Amino acid sequence: MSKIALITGITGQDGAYLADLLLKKGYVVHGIKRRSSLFNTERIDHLYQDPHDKNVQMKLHYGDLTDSTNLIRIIQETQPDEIYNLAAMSHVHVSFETPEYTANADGIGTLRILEAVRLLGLTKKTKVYQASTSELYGLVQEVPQSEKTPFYPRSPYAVAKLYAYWITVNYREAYGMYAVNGILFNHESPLRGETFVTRKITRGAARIALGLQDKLYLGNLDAQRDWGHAKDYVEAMWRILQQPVPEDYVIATGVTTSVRDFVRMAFDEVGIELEFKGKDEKEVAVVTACNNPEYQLPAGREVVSVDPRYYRPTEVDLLIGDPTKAQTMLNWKPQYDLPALVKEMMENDVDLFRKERMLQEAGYYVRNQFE
Ligand code: NDP
Ligand code: GDR
Repeated sequence: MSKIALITGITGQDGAYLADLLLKKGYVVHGIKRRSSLFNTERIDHLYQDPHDKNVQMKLHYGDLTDSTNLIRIIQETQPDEIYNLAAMSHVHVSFETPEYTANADGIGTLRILEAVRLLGLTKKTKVYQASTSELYGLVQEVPQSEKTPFYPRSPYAVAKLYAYWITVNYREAYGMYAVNGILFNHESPLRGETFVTRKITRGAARIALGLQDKLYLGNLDAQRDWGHAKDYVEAMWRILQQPVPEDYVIATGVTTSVRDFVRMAFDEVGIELEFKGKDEKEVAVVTACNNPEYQLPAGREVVSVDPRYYRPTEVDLLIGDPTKAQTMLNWKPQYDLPALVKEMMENDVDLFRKERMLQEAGYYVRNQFE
């Protein structure tokens, strides 16, 4: 008998990689997607199976983490062995603008899942994975950050995720549920949302290299993040749920890099060397050499500027994770390092925008979609 998994947030970056992984492992995968006025399943369209076919391995259900009624119904209908709760309003900066919604979806949403499992009498059958985050560490207390490091959240998103973290621990301890937190550090990929900094940079660098955009505006270039690849991190999620004893794990690479250096690495991939000048909101990056055959940029051209619009009211300056427990207990080791991740993201975005340029050159309207 195939195992049954339910993924909330299946249309997101991690949901797409995890669904792919679980289908390859022979699971029947159910996913919850939100109703939206436009199609929102682009990341999982390649996994779609016609519901009219026999032996369908993947099925989507409409739902929302803010609606208990549909969560209870879907969990009752699907009787999952494993729930991966990945759905969230996941953008830290946006959470300052939508704090109440973020608390509802990211905090209480997790409670709704756990309580549905309990009310349906599934506490001995269904394991729950909660997508916890390195944002819980927030204001630096110690580095590197491990499972024992105290939390100090610095955004409405992180505070909501703090509630979700502790309610998961509480249901484990109170009701003996297999409910666990993966405390994942930043992970990226070609499927990363376009407004997170890495994807914004790879898209911007690709467009500038192809002559489609003049400049990229960014916020805090000093922030340092421990960046891994989403493909490696969904493997860790699955491993966490296969352990005999339910425990929480940090998943990270143990290497940290500044936003500034990520910019440098991305432009390097398209033959553009940069020099950073100035300080704080006056900082810019100018071209020092261009070995890009498709579009020549003159030396001295400004291609990156700081725009304080992207600063956050409270920032998380430095994240660097200690993955020792995951390495030891889960035998987990990432396959990608940062250069390989940047290369893959840049190749994807150059290819994407080459197609866009062809459309533009053929006279088609292309929405200007950089942020
Ligand atoms: P994404 O933003 O790419 O995906 C979020 C998913 O949640 C999307 O499918 C989105 O649907 C869905 N969603 C949002 N709000 C709701 C809601 N109210 N009800 C139902 N579904 C909803 O995030 P990632 O894939 O990058 O991250 C997955 C999870 O891991 C998130 O919980 C995130 O907070 C957490 N996390 C991510 C890290 C990272 O670096 N990527 C690191 C640590 C934790 P739609 O497509 O319709 O918008
Ligand atoms: P983060 O990711 O907040 O760490 O949350 P993001 O990529 O948004 O920011 C990383 C750092 O880059 C700085 N930055 C900018 N960020 C954005 N988005 N846009 C900019 O223009 C920009 N310029 C500089 C930010 O200030 C920040 O310091 C991600 C999300 O996936 C969360 O859901 C997840 O929990 C954490 O990672 C771990």
